[in-house]
This record gives sequence, structure tokens and C-alpha cells, in this order.
Amino acid sequence: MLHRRKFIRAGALSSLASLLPVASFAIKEKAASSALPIVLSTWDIGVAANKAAWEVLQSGGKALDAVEKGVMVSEAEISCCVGLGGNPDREGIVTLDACIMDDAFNCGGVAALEQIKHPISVARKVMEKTPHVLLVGTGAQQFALSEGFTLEPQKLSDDAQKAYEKWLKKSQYQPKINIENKGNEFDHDTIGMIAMDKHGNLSGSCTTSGLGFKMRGRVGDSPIIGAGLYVDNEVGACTATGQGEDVIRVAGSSAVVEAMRNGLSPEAACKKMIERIVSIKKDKAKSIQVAFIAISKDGQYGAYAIQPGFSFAVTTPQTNLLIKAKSYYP
Ligand code: SD4
Repeated sequence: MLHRRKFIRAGALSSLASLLPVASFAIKEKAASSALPIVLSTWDIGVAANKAAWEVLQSGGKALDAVEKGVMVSEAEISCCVGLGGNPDREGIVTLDACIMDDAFNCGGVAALEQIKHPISVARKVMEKTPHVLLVGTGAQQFALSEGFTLEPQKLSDDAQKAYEKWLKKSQYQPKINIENKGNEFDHDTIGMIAMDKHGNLSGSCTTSGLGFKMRGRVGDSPIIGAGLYVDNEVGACTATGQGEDVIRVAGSSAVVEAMRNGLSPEAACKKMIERIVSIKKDKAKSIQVAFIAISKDGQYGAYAIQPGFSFAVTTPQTNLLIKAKSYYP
């Protein structure tokens, strides 16, 4: 159950961070400790996820632990589309993608992982226990089992079963803006989370069941470091949601972090990448959604989307908000 009511919708506040003067890179090195810790995550499902992350952060825990614990809430929620409760691919099989990145360029991911409840935790094991960054398919599943994860039954949730049966009637691949799954605007198939702990260290996570009714074997941006997630502890962190193919082609999250390195605020950096995607897609941009959220090293945060309807959850010592992001199209 989401805890949306506890949050204030504060669209106007989303611009506050970007109104702060752009700090020079040297100043950005000094995190504004009064604003720490901070955690941001995508969509309304971020509200419940932030709550779990906040428990780690406020007790002095590491951002890396917070971003893992936080998104595990969404992965475990069977009525949510992020984990095994999500919509399947065209063959009727749920495949999960996830990645995680810490404050020292350590990173790990899994893609097309089946029957494992917490892909984010497998991604963390890939990061910590293997010489690799990304494991996919049966190899990722074998690795998970060898690390003590258990195999869940290959069964669709009731909602996903209904959605799949409906989809099979036409078998058309046509994602709907902001409603990639289940037809409920509060249910999303992806959560990206970025956090800075009280020591000023950044980490991020991203986990998804991917676009519903995707081709078998399709992998989106979410498990790809630089696309769905990027963290540079000297500069900032970013994660993405929406049409993964269009995030991958511009190395979206990495590009947002680079824009912050060049002095843009988090919101301005997200906006710049959204504008680039729109200019690449031309007219087709009208029918896709992509959104970025970002935190800079000095504790500013921001977001930007192609379409209206994207919200992100922000928790700091002073705030606990669900913010409607600004968008390219009104
Ligand atoms: C993907 N980026 O698999 C994910 C989907 C998503 O909200 O973010 N949906 O392409």
C-alpha cells in the first residue's frame, strides 16, 4: 500500500533547487551537510521506497545500503510492477533488470533475470563478488542461486495474467505514456533511487520488470550503468525511467552527470538531456516518456521529463515530498 497521502504534492517546489546559484565545482566538493542525508526516487512508488531508505540514512547508514533497501520494497510488492508482480514479455515470462552503483565507481547489474524476487540484491552481489559488471539470463540466475537466492515460482500475478491475456488478443507493442503497466497511473514498472548519506557519499539503484510485453530477450536501460543509472561521487548521481531504448542511445544518466560536472544544476542537466532526446526523436517524442532525476554533490536535486505526469519522491531532514516534475511538453 502506498503512503501517498503523507506526502505533499509540491510541483512548484521542484524548481527551488534549480533556483539556487550554480556552485562552482570546487564548492560542490563540499556537501551541504545540513541538507543531508537525501534520497530521491522515481514515480509515486518512490514514496514507500524512500521510507525504507530513510530508515537506513537517518540512522547514519551508507547510501549504498539505503538504495538497496529502498527499492527492495517495490520489488517485493506483488501488486506493483517493478518485480515479479510485473507484466511479462510476449512469451508470458517476467524478466527483471537491475543495477546498483556506489561512491567509488563500483557497480553491478543483472538483466533478463527470471524467478528471483530481489534482482537489486543480485546486482549488488555481482558488484561485490565478481570481476564483472553485468550478468544476464540463465547465467545471472545461476549466480543468484549460488549466492543463496531462492527460485520463485514462474507464475504471473493475477493482474499481470489479466493484462497479458488482454494483450494477447491484439499482440500489439504499444507502450502508453506514464502507464506502462496495468493501466494504473500509480503503478510503474521501474524504480530508480539515488541517495547521499550523512558523510556526503552518493549511491544509486535502478530495478524494473521492463516494458510490458517486450520482445523475449529485450533489455532496457535500467540495468545498464551510464544509461539507467550513474554515480560519480565527486559530481552527482542520476537515474532514468521511461522508454529505455531512448535513454540508452544517449547514455542518459551518465550524460546528466557530465552536464552537472560542467556546472549545470540537477534540474538543468536533466532538462538538457530531455531536450536532446526530443531533438533526436523529433515528432516521435510526442508519444514517448523519459524522465531523469538527479542529485548534485552539494545536495541540490532536480528532475525533468518529456511528458507531464512524472512524479518523484524526495526525502531530506527538512522535506518529505512527492514532486511533480517539470516537462518538455505542457
Ligand atoms: C525500460 N526504463 O525497461 C524501463 C521502463 C520504465 O517506467 O522505466 N518504465 O525501458
